Amino acid sequence: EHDERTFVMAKPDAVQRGLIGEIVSRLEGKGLKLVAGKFMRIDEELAHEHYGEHEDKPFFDGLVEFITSGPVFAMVWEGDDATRQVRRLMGATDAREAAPGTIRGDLGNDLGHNLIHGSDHEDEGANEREIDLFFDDEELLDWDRDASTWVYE
Ligand code: DAT
Ligand code: MG
Repeated sequence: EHDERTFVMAKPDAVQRGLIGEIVSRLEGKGLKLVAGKFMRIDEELAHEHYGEHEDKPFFDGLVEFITSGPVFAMVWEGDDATRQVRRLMGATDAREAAPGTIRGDLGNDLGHNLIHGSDHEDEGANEREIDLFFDDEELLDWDRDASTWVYE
């Protein structure tokens, strides 16, 4: 239980702006549990796979260029309803419209440069697919966090 996993990434703009810690802090604060993290550079091929659903969109080339433009911090977070909970904390895609109190709403001011990626909770299995794309099984840590007994009733 409490074991749904979701894929999250601090995008190149968040890394450049020194917001990795802030993003991690907000997810930790919500009570989600970190099970994997990797500071890495996304290559062209991985970018195409990760954003495959947007291949035919006019913004696709710009999106690939942006996501490959600098290091990202890729993560896996675990908890009850983790995929949807992360999306709630992220806020709307367009950071200019995202609600205050959300990561994008508080820290971003652009549609493309919106700081954070989280798996789509409305796309069944997107979380597992993205975790598999970015992480090997042995990179996902199985650990007991004492605080979990206080996060969940
Ligand atoms: P999200 O990242 O909220 O899941 P998405 O999957 O629809 O949003 O799009 C992926 C990323 O592409 C998004 O974070 C920012 C960029 N993007 C989306 N729509 C765009 C648009 N109309 N113009 C430019 N960039 C866009
Ligand atoms: Mg998406």
